[in-house]
Amino acid sequence: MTTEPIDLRSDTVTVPSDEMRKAMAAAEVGDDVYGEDPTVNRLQAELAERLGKEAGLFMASGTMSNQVALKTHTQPGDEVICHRWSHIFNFEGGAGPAMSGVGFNLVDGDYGVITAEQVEAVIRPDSIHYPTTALINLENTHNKAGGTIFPLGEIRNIRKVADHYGLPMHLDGARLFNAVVATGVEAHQWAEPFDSISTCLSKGLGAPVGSVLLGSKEFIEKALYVRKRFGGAMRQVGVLAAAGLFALENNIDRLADDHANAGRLAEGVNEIGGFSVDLNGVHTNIIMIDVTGTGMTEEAVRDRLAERGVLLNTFGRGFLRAVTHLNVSADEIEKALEVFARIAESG
Ligand code: TLP
Repeated sequence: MTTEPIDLRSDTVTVPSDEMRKAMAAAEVGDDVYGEDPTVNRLQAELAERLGKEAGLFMASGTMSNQVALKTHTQPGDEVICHRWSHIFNFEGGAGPAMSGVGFNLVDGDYGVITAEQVEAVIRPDSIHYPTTALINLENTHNKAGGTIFPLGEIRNIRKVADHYGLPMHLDGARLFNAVVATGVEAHQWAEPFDSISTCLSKGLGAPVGSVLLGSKEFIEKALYVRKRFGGAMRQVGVLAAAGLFALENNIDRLADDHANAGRLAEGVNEIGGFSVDLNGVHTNIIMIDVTGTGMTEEAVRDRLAERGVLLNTFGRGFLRAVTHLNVSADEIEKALEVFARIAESG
């Protein structure tokens, strides 16, 4: 066992490689509030091109990017339709109600997927009694559902409903490139049905910081004002954008290794007594491990794994979450499996 822990808590724990740090150090910079940082401009243009949108806006985090989108699309008192487990509702510190005054209309669905029929059923009638439905938010891949991929066909069905009711659609695509690599469906195809997309460079792509919000020129011009209000107008931020550009050039294809490691971990853990993984739900780099069969709480299992050098996060309802990423090797996955087996034997 190495002395360094095997850190499967999240793909956000990745650290920039020496090559990425060199690219950051060499970045050409300027004051981005004047629109004069050439590296930021390059990153925004590069992602806009890849996702087939007119413009992009660099953000400090995925949370800021989603929340700026929410604020740009809505008015206080409006309602946003999303899956009950969506990040924007569960994991952004209550920012939707706090920063934009919006409520959420929550829809249940397997593997993070909600259907066009479900969406249509919760759109509010035009009446003074109801909040105004203002936005449909989807997540791909879906974090809390276990890195699952939202089928493109269903996204397109939801788009038809959105068009019928004149509603915009936002994609929380924090891990969109995991979906791209897992399916071979290109980023612009995934992005096409959406009015706005947030994608993160700081997850599996391995950059230390950064997300980009994409949309039409008009939408991004509005979002620029909102980002300023949210304190996200930064200055010589090209040093961070350079990490993002490096990540796009070097770290997309290798996500396939993370998916292979997640698949191996899922199958291996599922064979160990007391642990169970729904293998149908393992699509990319996240696995949800049901630990209720061990007779221990998820916190107790997490602590026992951590004592033996394997770090995972608890995710509620008796589940631990494991996320593979570029700082975890195939060998370390085998070592982690040995630790799971030891815990199953000795508690
Ligand atoms: N997710 C984090 C935690 O917040 C749970 C993680 O470890 O997975 N959208 C999705 C789908 C995300 O998974 C995350 C990060 C975000 C947005 C927010 O990104 P950051 O952390 O950059 O604000």
